[in-house]
Amino acid sequence: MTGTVSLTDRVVRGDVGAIARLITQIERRSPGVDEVLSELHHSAGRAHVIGVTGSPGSGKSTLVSALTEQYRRAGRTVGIIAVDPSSVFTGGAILGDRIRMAALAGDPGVFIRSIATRGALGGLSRAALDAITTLDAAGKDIIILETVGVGQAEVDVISAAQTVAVVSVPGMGDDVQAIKAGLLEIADVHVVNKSDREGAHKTVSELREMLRLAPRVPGQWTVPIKQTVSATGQGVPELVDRFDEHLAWLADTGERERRAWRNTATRIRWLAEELVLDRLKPGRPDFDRTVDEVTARRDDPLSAARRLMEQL
Ligand SMILES: Nc1nc2c(ncn2[C@@H]2O[C@H](COP(=O)(O)OP(=O)(O)O)[C@@H](O)[C@H]2O)c(=O)[nH]1
Ligand SMILES: [Mg+2]
Repeated sequence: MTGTVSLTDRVVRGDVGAIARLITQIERRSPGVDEVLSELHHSAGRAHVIGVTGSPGSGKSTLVSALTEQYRRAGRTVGIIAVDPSSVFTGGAILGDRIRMAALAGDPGVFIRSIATRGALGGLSRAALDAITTLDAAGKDIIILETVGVGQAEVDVISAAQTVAVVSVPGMGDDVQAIKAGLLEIADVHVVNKSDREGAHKTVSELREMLRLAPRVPGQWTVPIKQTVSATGQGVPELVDRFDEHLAWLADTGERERRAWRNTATRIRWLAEELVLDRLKPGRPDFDRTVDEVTARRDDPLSAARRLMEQL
C-alpha cells in the first residue's frame, strides 16, 4: 500500500520516472493502478487538453513538436500522448523518429509518450484518458493528444480534449470529405498544414465553405482556419493564440464545465458498462446458472438480465 501512495505522490510532484511507470501500468492494466488513478483524479483538472487529429501523414506529429517548442518558449510545460493503435513502441518515449522530437524528449518540461494497448479499442481509449489524468495531475500546463482521425473510438478519445484541432493538407479533396463525415462537429480549430504546398488556398476555401454551411448558433465559437507549415514552424505561434482564445471562450461561457460534465458522464457510463460486463460473463457460476435456465426455457432472457442487474 505504501508503494501505491508513494507512486501517487511522485507523479503529483512531476517525477518523470513515476509518470512513465504509471502509464506503462495503465497500458497493462496492472493491479493497483486503479487506486493510484482514483487518487490522481483529485489533483487533476487544471491542464488545457488539446486534441490534434487528422489523416496519417498530414503532419500531426511535426505540428505537435512545433506547438510544443512554442509553448516551451513561453515557459509552459507540455505532456504529449500519441494514441496509436498500430504502434509497436511500448514503454518508451518514442513518437516518430524526428530529431526535433528527440530534442524535446530531453527537455524536463516535456513528457512524450505513445500509447498502445493490445486488445480492444475501448481499452485504448481508457488508457489514453487515464494517461491524460496522470499528466494533468503531474502539473503539465498543456496536454496534447495526437490521434489518427478515424473511427468512433478516436472520436470518443478526442472528446476528452477541451480544444480539438483537425489537421488537413492541400491537395486531398477526399480528405475534406472525410472531415465532413466525422470530424466537422468536433473541430474547434481547423489547421491547413503543409501550406508551403500548392493548393493550400483551395483547401482553406473548401473548409470555409463547409463551415459556412454548418448551422450556427449565436454566441457560438467561430471555428478559425489556420494555415501552418509545421516543418518550419510558420503559423504555429498564431495557432497557439487561437488555442488560448478557445480556452478563454470555454471558460467565459461556462462551456468548459458543460463539456467536462458531459465527458465525465460518458466516462462513468463506459466504466460502469465494463464493470457490469465483467461480472456477467461465462465462467461466473451465477451467470452460467442463469444461462442454463434461459437455454432450457425455464426463464426468459430479459427477466434473467434484469435479475442479474439487481443482484449486482
Ligand atoms: N512540406 C511539408 N511537409 C511537412 C509539413 N509538416 C510535416 N511534413 C512532413 O510530412 C510527413 C508526415 O509528417 P508526420 O508529422 O509524421 O505526420 P503524422 O502522420 O500526421 O503524424 C513528414 O515527412 C514530415 O516531415 C509541412 O508543413 N510541410
Ligand atoms: Mg504522427
